Amino acid sequence: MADDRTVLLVVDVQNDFCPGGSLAVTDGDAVVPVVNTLGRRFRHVVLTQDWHPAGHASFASSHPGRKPFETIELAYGPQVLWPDHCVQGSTGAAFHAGLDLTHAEAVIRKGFRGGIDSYSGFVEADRRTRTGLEGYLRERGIVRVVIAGLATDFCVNWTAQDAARAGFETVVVEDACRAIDLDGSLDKAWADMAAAGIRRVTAATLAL
Ligand code: VGL
Ligand code: ZN
Repeated sequence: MADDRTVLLVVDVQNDFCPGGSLAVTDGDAVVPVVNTLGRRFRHVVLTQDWHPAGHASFASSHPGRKPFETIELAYGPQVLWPDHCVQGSTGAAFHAGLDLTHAEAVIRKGFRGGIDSYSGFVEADRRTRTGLEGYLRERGIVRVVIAGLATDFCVNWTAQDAARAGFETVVVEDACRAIDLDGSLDKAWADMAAAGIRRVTAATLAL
């Protein structure tokens, strides 16, 4: 059982990232049983939820002539354009119905400003707008963040990088994540996480 200073942070296990969803991650729903079992080993669980208004700047449909998976330049830098996904209040934005983490203590929503995307659960894509998660975890006395969810190479990666940057001991549970993998983004994500001192484990090798 994880101690009182450790949190399991479950990233974006939402219908739109699962098979049948608008931005389906291959086998995305395969994380659900792994995350459920993992969750029972933690006193403290926090969820993130991608939560975009209709017409969000990260949607290709908001940029005439652009297609999903192209990259454009926004005010804060490069932005991959996505299919419409995780629109506030939609079924796609809801957590996967099989997710069984009723003891989760907080849900951090992100990407709810129309002009700013947020892969990270901590800091949005302009790299200035904070979600409040760091302050929340600090006030709760958390020092260690164990991360699982979707997608490994986007929201899990960015969340893990920011957790490490904030000074939390950061661990990613590989088999509790699945990736989008655009143009080598998965290999790059693992390399960047390793360089940031983020530990990569499996649910079976995670020692708590
Ligand atoms: C995500 C792309 C767009 C994710 C969210 O959860 O990894 N990816 N929005
Ligand atoms: Zn999104």
